Amino acid sequence: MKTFFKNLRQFISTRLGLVLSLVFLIWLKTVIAYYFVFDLDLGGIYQHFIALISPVATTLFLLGLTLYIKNTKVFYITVSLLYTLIFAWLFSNVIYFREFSDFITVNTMLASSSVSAGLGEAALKLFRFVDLIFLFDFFLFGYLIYKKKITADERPLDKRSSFAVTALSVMLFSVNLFLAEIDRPELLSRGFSNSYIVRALGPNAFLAYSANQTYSARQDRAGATEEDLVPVEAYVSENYAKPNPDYYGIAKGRNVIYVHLESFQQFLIDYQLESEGESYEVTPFLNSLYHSEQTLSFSNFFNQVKAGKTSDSETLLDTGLFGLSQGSFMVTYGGTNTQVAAPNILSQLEGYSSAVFHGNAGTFWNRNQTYKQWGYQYFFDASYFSKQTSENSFQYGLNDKVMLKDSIEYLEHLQQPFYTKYITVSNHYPYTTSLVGDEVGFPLAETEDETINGYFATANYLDAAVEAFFNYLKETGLYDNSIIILYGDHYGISNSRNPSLAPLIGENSETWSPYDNAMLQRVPYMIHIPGITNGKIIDTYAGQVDALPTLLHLLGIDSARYLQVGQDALSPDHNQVVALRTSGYFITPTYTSYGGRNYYTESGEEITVPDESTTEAIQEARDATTLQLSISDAIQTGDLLRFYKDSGLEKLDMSKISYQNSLEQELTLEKELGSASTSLYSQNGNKSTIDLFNAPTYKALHPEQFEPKEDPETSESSSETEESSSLEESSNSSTSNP
Ligand code: GP9
Ligand code: MN
Repeated sequence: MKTFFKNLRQFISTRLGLVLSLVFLIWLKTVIAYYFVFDLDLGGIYQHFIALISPVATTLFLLGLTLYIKNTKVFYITVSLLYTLIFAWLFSNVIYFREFSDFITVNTMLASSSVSAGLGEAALKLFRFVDLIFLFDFFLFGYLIYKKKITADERPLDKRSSFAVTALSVMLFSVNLFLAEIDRPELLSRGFSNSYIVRALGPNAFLAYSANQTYSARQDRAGATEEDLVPVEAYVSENYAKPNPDYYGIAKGRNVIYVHLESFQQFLIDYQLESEGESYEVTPFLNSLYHSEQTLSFSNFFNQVKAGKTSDSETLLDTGLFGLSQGSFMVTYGGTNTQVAAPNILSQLEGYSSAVFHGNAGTFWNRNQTYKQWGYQYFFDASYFSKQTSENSFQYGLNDKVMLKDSIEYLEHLQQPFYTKYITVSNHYPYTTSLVGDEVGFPLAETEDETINGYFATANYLDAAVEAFFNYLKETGLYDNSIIILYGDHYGISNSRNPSLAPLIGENSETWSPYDNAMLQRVPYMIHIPGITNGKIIDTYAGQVDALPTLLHLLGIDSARYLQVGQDALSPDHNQVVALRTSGYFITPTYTSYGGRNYYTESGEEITVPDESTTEAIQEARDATTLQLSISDAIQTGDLLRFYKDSGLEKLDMSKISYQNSLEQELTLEKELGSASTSLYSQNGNKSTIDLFNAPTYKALHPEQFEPKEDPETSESSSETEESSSLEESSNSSTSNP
């Protein structure tokens, strides 16, 4: 033992030994932070492995650079400074994470001095006794140097060896990045969430990533001027579609409840899954809504997202603008750009309160920052709901039924009218992993693709969850003074899998074409307005960018003053060219352009030799698409809304918004308002309505399926156990996102 310490001391007394020891210390501290402070949502051995190696490469690279220094004094000063800096970055994140459940970005640092001032003050409070663990080495080194147990090494490392260290670190980083990309394709371009970058590449690389993001976003922004608003305003006024008098203001003053149907495609509506000679309706409740006379349902409504997937759909629906052609708008600009979103408009014009409910970490897609810019008063993320276990959740968050049930505690204290968004998650790739125990039972499809097979069962689960929520709304009376809008965010089955899906939807895998892929970009858009009787299925071609002006008009608010690029889908003037985010692709009632080819939308026939008028019509639609996207991009990348003064809205004061202690905030407000409080809880005589929410499990809803078969031979093994084992197998086979 003694000789070990002696050897160690000798090792540290060499320059290379010191550098390697410091790398080890940073690694150790980072791993402690990963497992005891940060919430990195690590699942599976592979992700743990990547996380474990992630701090090494960049730390070795940085500290290794000091080995090129010849002068002894300069070497030791530089290496200690650099080590302290790397450590300070890690440790600041430890402190910051405790308060904000997120990592420090360069944006946050530059954003406002008040944040850092506040943090400085908070930092002391957030320091915990156990944090001394992070500082032990400073004491130890101090002691060892004082006692001369370690000494300075006068001999610089030769150039070749120093270079070898640098080369090794670069190689390590490439391997690290490669492994991370396998786990999460397009990790750096799509961003996902800060914790995904940290856990894959370590805190140092995250700093560089964040700096690069801020730099490129700021460059675009710096180049933009007020002048750039001119074409934008011209487009918006020219493109304005006046409201339809039949619908204008019919939902005025009502609560708005958005239900985000995760990965839900239109083809699921009215779909019957055939399994072992029986036919199963996948989404009976959503089907009933689709056909209800109280619903304005769209049959040709398309998703318009790109790499930002869910986040793009949120940007489209809440702000009436597109996401970016690369990456996610919410991740890149969501926390910094001036944005004019529905919660803010409704709050300022009609006194709405607002909230989002979502059973995943608040940092995912940078929601916790973006929602503030959008004016959301409350954001109830995973931290507000039941602890996640393998029974009640999967990698993307808490199961929908549990999230909905848990949300009631917060919903009932929300002042009315409110604008709320429920982001469901259980019907998310890889499908089925979220369903275990009594939720197992809906049959799997029988294709060769496990992902497709599970899709119907999770959609059925989502359907039951939404039904339970509607029952609750009816039971409490919230239903009658609300408008409930359900939409699908994007495809659930990717284009590459569609040929395998083809036979299930009556199509041919062999002749599957880009046209068929385009048609599958339809998602539900159902505006449910309890009390109306003129609901119907509307064939108008529209997309997610049209949702905000449509909603504003239903609420009796003219959309003309806001710089959005969509149009009220209920307006007689609605222009039916649906732009897809992939530049140049579009769908109209007559033409579809997708995958580099043109088709007649109705027949699906490819247009190979178009006549002059067809060429012209297609070109016109293409130009409209390009223009719409370029106007949206100009606003988004140039942060043009900061120049716009005519919205009639006051500047949003974000410092008043905090997503911590939201229930306390609600209760304080409720108390302050006293008898003027309009929350459901107050209206209900200060009694909770939590017990009125009931979401039966699949097994409870379909007991007949679980009764032992008559035949004494088969009665031993119930269908339940067979189903659950086959589901588990399928859920294990695929783990990464397509
Ligand atoms: C995660 C969820 C999924 O919080 O919204 O996002 P997606 O992978 O669908 O873009
Ligand atoms: Mn999604």
